[in-house]
Amino acid sequence: MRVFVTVSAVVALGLGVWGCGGSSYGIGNSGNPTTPTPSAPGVVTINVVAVNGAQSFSPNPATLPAGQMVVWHNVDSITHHVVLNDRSVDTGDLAPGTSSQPMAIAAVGGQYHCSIHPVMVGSVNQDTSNTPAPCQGAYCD
Ligand SMILES: [Cu+2]
Repeated sequence: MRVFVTVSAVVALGLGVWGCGGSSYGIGNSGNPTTPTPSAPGVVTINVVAVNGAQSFSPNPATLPAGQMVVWHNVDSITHHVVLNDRSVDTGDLAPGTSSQPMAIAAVGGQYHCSIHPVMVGSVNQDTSNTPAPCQGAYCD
């Protein structure tokens, strides 16, 4: 049974539905990484830490490779609800200890906030260092 559960957890993580079972993961779970390292290949986790202005999210601002998938993980003790200001991303309600589905961030990135606590603000920015610089000068018509 344990093997089956573990395999299921890995699959769930790969699919980004980790948060569905998150209610059993309490604050006291010392095994949970709290650093903003990728939780799975191609997925970056942004922690929701508190109702604290621009310090509500970590890392913030987050600079991401093009096409990066993002998961918001609520490490706070109350429910939050992350939405990009342009409404292109909406995590739904994130209960304490749960994560959002992987969210694709638009090429330009953007600012986001918590719809429950509007003082919580953050931003994600695409790392454009790999993309060609826009053409500038007399030959760019
Ligand atoms: Cu909130």
